[in-house]
Amino acid sequence: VAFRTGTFRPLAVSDARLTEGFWGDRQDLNDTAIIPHAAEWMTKLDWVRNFEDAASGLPYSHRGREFADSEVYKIIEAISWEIARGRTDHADLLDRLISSVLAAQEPDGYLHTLFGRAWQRPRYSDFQWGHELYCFGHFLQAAVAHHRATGDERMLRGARALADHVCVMFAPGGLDRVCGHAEIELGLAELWRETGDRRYLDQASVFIERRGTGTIPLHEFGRAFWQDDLKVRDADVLRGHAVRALYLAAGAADVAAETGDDELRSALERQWRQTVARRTYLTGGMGSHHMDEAFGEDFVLPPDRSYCETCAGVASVMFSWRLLLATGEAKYADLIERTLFNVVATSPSNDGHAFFYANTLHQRVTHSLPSLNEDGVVIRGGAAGRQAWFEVSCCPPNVARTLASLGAYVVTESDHAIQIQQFVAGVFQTSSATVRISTDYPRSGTVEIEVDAVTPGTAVHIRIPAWADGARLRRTGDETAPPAGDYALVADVQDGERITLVLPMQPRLSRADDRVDAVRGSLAVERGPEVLALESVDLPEGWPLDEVALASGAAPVERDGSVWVDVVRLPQTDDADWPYARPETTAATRVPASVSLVRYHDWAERGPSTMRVWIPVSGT
Ligand code: FUB
Ligand code: ZN
Repeated sequence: VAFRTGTFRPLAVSDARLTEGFWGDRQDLNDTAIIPHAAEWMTKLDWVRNFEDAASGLPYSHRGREFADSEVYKIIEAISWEIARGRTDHADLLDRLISSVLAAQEPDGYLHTLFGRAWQRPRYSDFQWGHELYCFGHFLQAAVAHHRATGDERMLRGARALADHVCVMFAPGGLDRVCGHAEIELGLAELWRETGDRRYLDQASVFIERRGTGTIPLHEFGRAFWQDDLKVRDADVLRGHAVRALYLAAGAADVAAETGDDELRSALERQWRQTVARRTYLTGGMGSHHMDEAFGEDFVLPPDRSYCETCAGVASVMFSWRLLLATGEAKYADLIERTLFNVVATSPSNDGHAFFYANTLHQRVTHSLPSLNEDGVVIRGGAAGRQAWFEVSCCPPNVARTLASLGAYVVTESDHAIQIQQFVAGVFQTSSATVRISTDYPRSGTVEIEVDAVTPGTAVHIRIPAWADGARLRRTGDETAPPAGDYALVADVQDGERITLVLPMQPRLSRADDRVDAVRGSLAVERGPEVLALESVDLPEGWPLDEVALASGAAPVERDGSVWVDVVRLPQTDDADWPYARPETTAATRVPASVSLVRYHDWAERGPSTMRVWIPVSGT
């Protein structure tokens, strides 16, 4: 996102180089494992061949779902960002993918491999599920990424032709419809930024205003599923299908910021606030319905039914990012951090060859599917462990494009100031200084920020996360205790100056609002930005997870690089014909133990296990 307006300006991906540490390592994994893995699967399943067959002009059977094209576009986007950050290993693959895709584009700019040929359904005959405009949106984003990374015009030309076609077809007075899945809005706004052609931003705005006017036929999931129940500017909270809702909100945030529409922007800020306050899991995950992959009602956040699709995490980062740039408020960067560590980083396995689609906060049964379904695809992810690939495989390529472009989320700038939004080791080139961040965060809370080649009069603003009460900030001869939940201001930095931030990393207990009744009486443990979890493999031999409670009054402690808590095994009950009885009156024996917790993003890496983030507290 190269916002033209707003409070903060982002850096280009090419101006950020992650060096090492948590995110640098994951970027490398993306380059060496995740991207090749995803490209192999979409080749093996003939999702790339769809384009080649379409170009041949001969009849073919389309492979994959309606949105298979979009997965290829997301990988093109991911590889483009890899090139922008200096990695060229997949440049040949990228060229091949782009050639296949462009060969399938029709003379009038239209590009979708499932619709419009003589033997296929007609174009624009299924706005509910067809995903045509959704795929176009991903194409436009990929094309902009490719152009920014390489300067090559090929794909951008294709994007202009496609967007021109959309502007003609869907202009007011034309096809008065919206896509069942928002996404085109984001692509059009990006294309406007890249080309300066105002028609694209105007068309994005047309789609935003048209949503909520009931143009999508009624469906059993209801109008809210497609966000077609209310106009975007009239809604108070995100609802319906989570990824759809979040992409729409992110696209609307683009339009609001770039057109200076303050009413729309404040509607989105209101929706963000209420969604975060009432419909978001501790991990930052969003969506608690499995059937329709949707947001639940306020405070309906059952951990064992948490859907928290990885794509919803990616989309939430995109929405918060746009509001962060527009408003300059630190809370958006806080949620980005929480979501990156606990949703985006949770999805891929440590070897980059398997992914969570849904990210549950409570796994009740051991998932013992073959260590990945290596030869086939599973339909979605459910909660059944990480899988190599899915029939609906939106998540792995979404992780790939996010990791590849992650450098751009770390540092922003404004007039005479630089903001450190995330604590990620790397070198960042702003227009007023070179910033080097050195840290092994979140292992430790120490973050060194060194600024060189500084334009005199530049200030550095450092985000102090809302959980970081007791943070310390040092610059030469001066130590302060900046308040949590805002930016600490370091005025007038000097060339070569080193600033040290020390964040408090003691593990902490968290409770939920009582209205999240599914976890009432339970506590969770967090350390820095990471949510921790109790995983069965860490329990004493023979202890089932559902018989374990947190010892009353227990405080988590850090020992040998892990966080430990005192737990008890509840008295074992014999199976009864009826599992309900009067409350106990006598104190029963509870067996104590001390167990270590796993970082949530690392769970399910040690064989079949059960896991819970929220741990019930033992009564006595
Ligand atoms: O519809 C395309 C993608 O498939 C959605 O964003 C995901 O939720 C999955 O349903
Ligand atoms: Zn997904």
